[in-house]
Amino acid sequence: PEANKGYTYEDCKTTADWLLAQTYIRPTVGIVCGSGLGGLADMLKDQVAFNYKDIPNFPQSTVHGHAGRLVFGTLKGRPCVCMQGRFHLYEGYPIQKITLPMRIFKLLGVETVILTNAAGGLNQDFKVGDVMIIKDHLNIPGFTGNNPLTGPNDDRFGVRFPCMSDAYDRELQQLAMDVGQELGYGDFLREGVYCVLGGPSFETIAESRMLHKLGADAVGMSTGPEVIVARHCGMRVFALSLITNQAVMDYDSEEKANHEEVLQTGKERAAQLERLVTTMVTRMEHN
Ligand code: 6GU
Repeated sequence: PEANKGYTYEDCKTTADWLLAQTYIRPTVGIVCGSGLGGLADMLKDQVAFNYKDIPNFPQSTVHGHAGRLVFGTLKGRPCVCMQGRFHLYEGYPIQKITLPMRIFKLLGVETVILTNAAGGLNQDFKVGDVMIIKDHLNIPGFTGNNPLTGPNDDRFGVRFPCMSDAYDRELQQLAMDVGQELGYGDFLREGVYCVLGGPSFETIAESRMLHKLGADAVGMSTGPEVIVARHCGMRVFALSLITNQAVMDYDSEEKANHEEVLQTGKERAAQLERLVTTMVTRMEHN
């Protein structure tokens, strides 16, 4: 597809039908794994996995820490599809490519999307290793026209001007809190506002201070565009940030954000985050 024109409904249908022809699994839950959090996909039983490069129309992921596989399977009997590795603005893809998998999810029959990401903490009460339930976002690229719904609207997916004040499902946030408490994760489970930036450079000190003043609790380089497209086509959304490092907020700090720290924290907390998500999936209501 030409840049900015995106994929047509038919392009998405081609991809979805190709996938549906290769597996009997009919997922109602779609999961997107963030940096260092791809282990979630390995928990699926009866796996049928596809490398992104083999899927018609699918972009390929280029970042270290992201595998690049679409995995179908079941979690305690519930059919799921899981992206092990996602696409980011900083890879240079047009934004419609980054969010294409959400429309594929929709056409596969997915009703609920769960997204995870690694993020920097802006809220001074947060610690590295905290898990933040996302209650809202600031999609900064969208402020300048880099919104995934830019271009012609196809009403078969959703309306021209979709509501975003209810983007993050309240019931699923409550379920996450309840499940988190039960599992003994209350000490590191938080909620807050996720701010999306394009990356790939991390924030300057002035930028981190600005975002914090604007109401952001965590900052990262993903998720927002996918949430917008998922909500546009009527899927329920739940999202989590793993706080892998603290954004640098003052000029006396010796700290520096780096990708290795992000991946290391992911490793340490990943098992608990996976357990939270899988337990939620087994408890979710479906219409
Ligand atoms: Cl500190 N900033 C951004 N933009 N993305 C991140 C991060 C920080 N930590 C993990 N991902």
